[in-house]
Amino acid sequence: MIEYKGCQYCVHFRPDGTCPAFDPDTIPLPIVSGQIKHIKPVSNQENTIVYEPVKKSIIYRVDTYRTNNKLMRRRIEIIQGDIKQQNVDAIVNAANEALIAGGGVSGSIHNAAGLGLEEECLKLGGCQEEKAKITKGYNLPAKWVIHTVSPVWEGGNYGEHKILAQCYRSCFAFVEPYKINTIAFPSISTGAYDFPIEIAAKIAIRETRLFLEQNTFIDKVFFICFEKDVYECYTLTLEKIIPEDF
Ligand code: AR6
Repeated sequence: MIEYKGCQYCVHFRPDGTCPAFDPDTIPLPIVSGQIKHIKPVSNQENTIVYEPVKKSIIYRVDTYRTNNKLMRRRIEIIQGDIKQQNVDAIVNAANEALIAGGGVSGSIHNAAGLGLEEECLKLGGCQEEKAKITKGYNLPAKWVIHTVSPVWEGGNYGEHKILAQCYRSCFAFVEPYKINTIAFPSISTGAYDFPIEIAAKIAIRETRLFLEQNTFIDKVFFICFEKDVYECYTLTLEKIIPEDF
């Protein structure tokens, strides 16, 4: 029996020992090349956890997954709605550096979460642009709120694209340590911060794809678009970047 720190084939496995890659319908996109074989944690005689291959483990070729847009599309959903009502593990807040309630989505989240959120935010000492901080969700259906400080659009000449992409990465960095299976993003930076929606949507979907390709822990990423035109733009962008019948 070989001892692993994690699933060396599919990168991650769920804490309950099931591997999300085991069911062909929920296959994630592993980052290794060659073949994948799934392993699960079991206790050995010394009562320590070791990992052994799942019986009847199906061996898939990795490149099948890489190009399987259909499977990827099942893990991304665009919804027209209100982020504070989403029943997910974590929602993302388009925050300001002081992490105080502002207008737009941030005001809406703070109002719904209640004073507990504000109190916790005040203890965090603010947040720099492109970084993210996490708090509890308080009165929200979501367990966690990830606050990220995104760039103000100033014509695209001071690295706004890269900063926005980094915001998504900073948010995704909480997924594994906080065991987040479902996460919902608003259309970050496209309100008060004036980012062109087409560009912001492209960055959001690209970063999500990159993350999902490398991370099998998370089940689903939602984009919650408040306005119809934002919803349509995200839907179109998703179809362009990850066409379903590719
Ligand atoms: N659910 C989903 N999306 C929403 C909601 C909602 N409840 N409310 C608004 N949106 P914005 P930014 C949409 O301005 O551009 C704040 O004051 C909104 O229609 O909230 O990143 C902060 O304190 C738009 O499409 O965020 C910051 O200072 C999108 O969410 C600053 O604004 C983002 O709009 C951040 O600006």
